[in-house]
Amino acid sequence: MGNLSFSTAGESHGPSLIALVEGFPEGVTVDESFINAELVRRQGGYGRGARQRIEADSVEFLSGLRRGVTIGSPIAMRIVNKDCRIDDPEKAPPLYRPRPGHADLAGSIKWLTTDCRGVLERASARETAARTAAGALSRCLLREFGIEAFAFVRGSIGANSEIEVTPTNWRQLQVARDGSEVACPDAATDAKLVELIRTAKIQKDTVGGLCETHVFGCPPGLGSCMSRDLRLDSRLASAVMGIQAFKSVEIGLGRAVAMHMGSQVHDPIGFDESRRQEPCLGYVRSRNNAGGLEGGMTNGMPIVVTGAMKPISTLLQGMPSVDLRTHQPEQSTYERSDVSAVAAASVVMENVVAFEVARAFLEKFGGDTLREVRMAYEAYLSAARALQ
Ligand code: EPS
Repeated sequence: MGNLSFSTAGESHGPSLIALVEGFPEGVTVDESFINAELVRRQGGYGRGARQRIEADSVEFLSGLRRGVTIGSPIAMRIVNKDCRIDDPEKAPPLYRPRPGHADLAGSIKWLTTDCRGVLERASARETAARTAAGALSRCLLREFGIEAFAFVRGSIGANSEIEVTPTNWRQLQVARDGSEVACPDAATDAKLVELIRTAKIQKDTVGGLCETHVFGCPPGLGSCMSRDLRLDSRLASAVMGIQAFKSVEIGLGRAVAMHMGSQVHDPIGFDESRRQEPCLGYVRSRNNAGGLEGGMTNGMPIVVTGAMKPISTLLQGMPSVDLRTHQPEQSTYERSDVSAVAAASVVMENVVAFEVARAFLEKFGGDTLREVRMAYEAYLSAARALQ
């Protein structure tokens, strides 16, 4: 079998979005209702635009499964766009006034046109539906090994939750998050975020926010220190920064590591015999500033990744721009959009982070079949437990 990878195709207003996942082992039962539930979650959130009332995202498997179980071949998934109008000159007219913050200006120059429509169709965050499907599929494998991902919105302007996420409270927080319109499990911050988005809408403005993802149940040793492209922290950074509108990624303590002494930054190592049978192999830390990654490898603590999403670049009030044909000043064009899509972005983040973990997992334990993956996983854990 090859490396686990995925690619996507599709435009925001084309006929469909496609996710193609390769390198997935045989024998994994695919929980289609879980994948579809993730797509529904991605469509939700307070501050989303009218498009989400048109679409009802769900996957159709075009290949790779037999009776709901993977057979080792490439897995193609399709999500149909109901609002398909890319070829309609009236419903998708040329756009000559680029929106600051969007791909419009750089992309139209790159593809040598004054019409930003072509580039915005692909640059749109609608494509994240396909990434979410690929990530959710990978979680069907991770769950076989007790590995779970959990993301939520930590905060935005004037709203920053102090909640602590732990291996024992995250499922409770997940329930609270799923009851929140802004994907924030902390009631006080939830209320502030809703108010912030409500005000932004009235002011014809937009807001971004901070998303945080935790991954539980990884054994030590996923990823590698042997080269930069095998480091799991570098891959996670790339996956999160690759989400439309993300402008920063941090692991664990993140940029704050530069502002503290080593004795305060590094996580003291301990051993708890009663946890020897767990994936952490008994190695415990009194804190997790490393965000579960040392030397580009998992260390048995939860992975913690934070990403900052900028405000959506389509403002109802417009922004100073120019007409690409005349170079004269104009307000940027308004295209139907969201006031905030941070809740949706947290769903995307949860799934793309999970995909990178699944990729590293299969690099370490990969085989053609789930049975072989399981044998490799168990053999590794028992060899690691026997070390002395
Ligand atoms: C999105 C669908 C889009 C936008 C949004 C993401 O729908 P439409 O462009 O038809 O209104 O709401 O796209 C952007 C944020 C963007 O910058 O292009 C979706 O399904 O997530």
